[in-house]
Amino acid sequence: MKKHSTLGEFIINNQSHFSGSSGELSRLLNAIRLAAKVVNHEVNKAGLVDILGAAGETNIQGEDQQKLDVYANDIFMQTLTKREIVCGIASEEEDDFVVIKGSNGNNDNKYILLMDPLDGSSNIDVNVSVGTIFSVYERITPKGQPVTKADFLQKGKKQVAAGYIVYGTSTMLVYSTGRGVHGFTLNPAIGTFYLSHPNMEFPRKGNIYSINEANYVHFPQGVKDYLKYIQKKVEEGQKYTSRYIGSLVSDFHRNMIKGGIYIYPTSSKSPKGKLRLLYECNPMAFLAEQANGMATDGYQRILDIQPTELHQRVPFFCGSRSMVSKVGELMGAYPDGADY
Ligand code: AHM
Ligand code: MG
Repeated sequence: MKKHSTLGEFIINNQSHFSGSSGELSRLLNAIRLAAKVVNHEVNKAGLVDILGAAGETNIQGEDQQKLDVYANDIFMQTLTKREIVCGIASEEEDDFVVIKGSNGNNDNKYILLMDPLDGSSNIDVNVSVGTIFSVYERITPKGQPVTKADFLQKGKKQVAAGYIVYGTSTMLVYSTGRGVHGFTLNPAIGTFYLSHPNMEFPRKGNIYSINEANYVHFPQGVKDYLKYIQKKVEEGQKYTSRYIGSLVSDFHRNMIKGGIYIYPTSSKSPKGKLRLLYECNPMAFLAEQANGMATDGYQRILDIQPTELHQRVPFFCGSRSMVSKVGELMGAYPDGADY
């Protein structure tokens, strides 16, 4: 595919790679593209809240202002529901999954979607990049029946597609349907995403580590050992650098381009970790593997974990292969789990 082709063209051209394709996945990706542009428009206005009115207030046009994460959730929900593309959605913003019927009252659609509509939203007030994360599976309940929780609790390796939108200095949509990872940059003047980063890959070795080091004393011993290992390497003259935005999508995006590792481990304060398996870790792990990187919970591959709850949390180690392998090796010295 030529660089500078549009996302719309790319989606259509790739449809033919899936034998027996019904076009549903293409329609789904197109709906995400549309919702992303609407959310992008609103995120870009966030700095004007003092002028236009903050969440919970009524703005000067008399419109009620919503918190941006709620707004993003509503936009993605509405765009996908009204177009009758998916048969169910689970969102980090909703307590339970939502069953979606077609206008004929049937439950005939093939795919379910899971999403974190606005990840890292605490960064909005300070004008730092945030993101949307999405993940797509084929339903396992028979067509025609309403989807059940089991459809959403599939292992990450069953994902058909996953991606994110990063609302940054440029807005980018990055996704994979299992044939590599491709990045598209939005030209805001005309509202079109162009293929700017075909076949994205994590460099095998990296020198960036992204972790909230303030929690050091609460980390498992394997993670402390990894940080000490990095310090020793620096002493020996190797270059490592710490970069932590506190916005998973942005940290992941930078590490994929430059080479690095993102770690959100368990801690004595949060023994299960912070990030959500279904909405954050599985899609990012799918992208990481498609981009020649790795993602584990410190011991096992994220994509092999059998989910048991919708909002399940897991520790997350994700990025360049050599770095994720190294920390895994050090974690392996404590096979019974955390030794804080
Ligand atoms: P959120 O889903 O509530 O936004 O939390 C997820 C975010 C990630 O984007 C980010 O990497 C992490 O939380 C930062 O957490 P912390 O502030 O504990 O370092
Ligand atoms: Mg989140």
